[in-house]
Amino acid sequence: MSTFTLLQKISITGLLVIGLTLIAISALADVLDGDFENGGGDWQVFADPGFSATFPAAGGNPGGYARLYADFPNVGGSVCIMQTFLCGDPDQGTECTIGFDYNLTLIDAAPGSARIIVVIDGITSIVVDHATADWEFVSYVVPCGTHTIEICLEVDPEHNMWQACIDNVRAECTGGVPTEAQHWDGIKSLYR
Ligand SMILES: [Ca+2]
Repeated sequence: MSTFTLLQKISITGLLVIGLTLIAISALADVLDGDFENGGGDWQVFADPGFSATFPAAGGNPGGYARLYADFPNVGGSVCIMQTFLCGDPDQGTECTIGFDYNLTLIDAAPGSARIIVVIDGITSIVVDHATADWEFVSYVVPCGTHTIEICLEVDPEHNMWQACIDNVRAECTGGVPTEAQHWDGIKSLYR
């Protein structure tokens, strides 16, 4: 005979439901680890052999950042970081602006043999396919709601030794959710 009473079972089930709900909510709350100041634990990493994604604590724009790297002598492939997040309320907001800072460094490779690729909700765009001297930024406008962003370093076959740095991945829903968007005020000035 079970040691749990019906009431206890209901309570445990209720707690499990609440717990899972909280996990689901937290997994979709804004972009997590977007500034990489606490590493990149909230990002999923997909890396081909010889490719890596690390999260150094210094050297970003500023502080921590994501370093996507294609090492020698492995040739060709990609490494991506991916996250699904909630950008405001689709019923109240109008536009979600997703952006991030990046640079692409040719360490010892043929010019033009690598690029930063971004996939938002399955739509691919090439951010840059040439080495950049300084941090630059890019942004995309999509409807508010749940979105998945994937940021990748892709290197052509027979090439390697490229580095892509990513920092300040951010998303802001504008047009009707001021209370939720308030904490983004501090970084709005980054959009130029
Ligand atoms: Ca940072």
